[in-house]
Amino acid sequence: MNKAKAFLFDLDGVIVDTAVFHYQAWRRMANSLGFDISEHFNESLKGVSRMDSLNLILAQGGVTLSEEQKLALATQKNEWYLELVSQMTPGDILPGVTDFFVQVKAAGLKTALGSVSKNAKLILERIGMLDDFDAIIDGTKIERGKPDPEVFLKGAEELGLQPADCVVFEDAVAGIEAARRAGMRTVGIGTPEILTEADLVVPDLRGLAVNEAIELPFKV
Ligand code: B16
Ligand code: MG
Repeated sequence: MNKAKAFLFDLDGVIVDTAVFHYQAWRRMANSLGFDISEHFNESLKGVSRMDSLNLILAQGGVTLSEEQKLALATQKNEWYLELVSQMTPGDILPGVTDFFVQVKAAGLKTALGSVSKNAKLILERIGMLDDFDAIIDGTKIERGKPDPEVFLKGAEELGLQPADCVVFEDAVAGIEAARRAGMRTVGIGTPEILTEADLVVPDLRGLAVNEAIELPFKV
C-alpha cells in the first residue's frame, strides 16, 4: 500500500461543528413553513449541498414550491446560517485538530480541504485556518455534491497527486462514499455503526497517530 502524501479534510464535522448551525437555520426555515425537522433527520443532510438539503427538507414537510420560491428560501436560510457562523472563533475548532495539523505538517504531508459548502473559506477565516491548506476545494469550485467524488478528485488534482496518495477525513456517510468512489482511503470521524464503509473510524482526531493514517490500508 502507498504511503499517503496528502490528507484531505472535510470541513463540517471534522474541523468544526457547523452542523449545529445548519440545523438551527434549516429548522427556523421549516418552522416558518409550519413543520419541524428532528436532529435525527438532520444527520441525513450532512455533506449534502444546500439545494439538495432544501429539497429533502421540503419533501419531509410535504411542501411543494416553485424554483423561485425555493431559491428565496435557500437564500434566507443562508442568511440565518451566516449570522450564526459570524460568531465563530478559533475556539470552535474541534478537539485534536490543531495538534493533528502540527504533526501533519511535521511529517511533510500536503493538506487540502474538500467541502461542498459555499461558505467554507469564510468559516476557515473565522477560525484562523485559511492558511493551513495547500488547496481549498469548496462549493464554489464543484458542480456535484457528495457522494459524487468530484470534490476529492479536484483536491488531488490541485495538489498534483494521485487518488492513491490521498487519505480523506470525513464525518458523513455521503462523504465516505465520495472518497471511496474517488479511489481514496478514508478515516471516518464518528461511530463505526454509522460510518460502516470507512477504512478506520475514530471518534475525533485526538487519539489518532499521523503514521497510522499515512500507512492506512483499504479495509477488506
Ligand atoms: P452551504 P461539508 C456541507 O459541508 C454540510 O455538511 C452540509 O450540511 C451543507 O448543506 C453543505 O456543506 C452546503 O453548505 O449551504 O454553506 O453551501 O460537510 O462538505 O464541509
Ligand atoms: Mg462533514
